[in-house]
Amino acid sequence: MADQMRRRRGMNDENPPHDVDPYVEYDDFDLPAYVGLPSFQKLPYLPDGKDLAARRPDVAIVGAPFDDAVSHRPGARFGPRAIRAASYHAGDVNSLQLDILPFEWLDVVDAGDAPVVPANLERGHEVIRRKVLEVARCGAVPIVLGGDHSITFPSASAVAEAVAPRRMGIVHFDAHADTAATTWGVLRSHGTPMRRLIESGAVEGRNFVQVGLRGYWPPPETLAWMREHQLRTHFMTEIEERGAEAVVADALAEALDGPEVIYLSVDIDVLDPGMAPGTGTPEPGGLLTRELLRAVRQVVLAVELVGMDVVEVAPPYDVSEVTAAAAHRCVMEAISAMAARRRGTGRAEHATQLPELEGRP
Ligand SMILES: [Mn+2]
Repeated sequence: MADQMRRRRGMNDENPPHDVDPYVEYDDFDLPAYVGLPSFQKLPYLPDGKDLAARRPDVAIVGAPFDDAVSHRPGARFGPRAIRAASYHAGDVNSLQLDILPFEWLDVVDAGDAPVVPANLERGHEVIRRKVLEVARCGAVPIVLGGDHSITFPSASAVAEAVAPRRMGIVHFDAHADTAATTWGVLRSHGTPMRRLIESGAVEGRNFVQVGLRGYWPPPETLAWMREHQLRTHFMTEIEERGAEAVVADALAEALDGPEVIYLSVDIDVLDPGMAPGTGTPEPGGLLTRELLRAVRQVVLAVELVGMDVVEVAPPYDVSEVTAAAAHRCVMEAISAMAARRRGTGRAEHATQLPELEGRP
């Protein structure tokens, strides 16, 4: 009963109650997005692994505020905080795209940030790996907010370890392949994580599928390595010719050629810089935001998502938070699509549990 009372006291009160004190009426979850501390969507904040293990949520947001591996403009360390803050909705939101209230179907929490410190690349990656592994091992799907793209190596490695022996394919949206052997001799750069994942065996090259590549990198010898290891690549020119939906359908089939589950890695620079200027290595000629959001729904509706990251949001170069908002909506589309899959099974027993309200009828 308390739960129902809480849920009708949002921003849109169709049936405002008349019998409660108006000065204590709102839970933090239902207060406006700009009020209070910004956990993702004001969801319950559970940074402690013991609390996660006890609760066993369906989905947990993880921040990876790390940009020590960038090759060009830094700033993505501020991405997780900006993405968390890039919502003007509070409370129990309703997806018009999928006709679903996602938090009614899934228990979603914010697990806080991996405890990175600056200028210690290996430690940063290791604490991100441990944090993501902790989340995945308690049964939650980790959705990791980057951070530069190097964090996909520890994050996807942790998810692959947690889901084994099930095999995982990766669908990777990006302007850049991120498959360099090294950048200036550095193995763990944001230009190399996909090579590390394939070399380590976390994912097979043939199930590593890239969408949106364009511009002037990588060089022919790196593309040759990608072909040799059977990576599948879909350039932006193919999307221009065939449309995003057809290309994403092929990408999904290729990633699932063997594996049964998917890790989704979204570099926000797959979007055109006109729609997502807040990123370190912007490359003109990219996807529309609506194409990317549709692609996320298309992938997550079709297959079991076991992990996701949204990376390379660099707030210092952003304009009116438009890039952070695009990243935030990628996360919401994925959560909503997972909720729609749960609805398909008819099981809602893990819907987000909010704190009990005190002094309410
Ligand atoms: Mn990238």
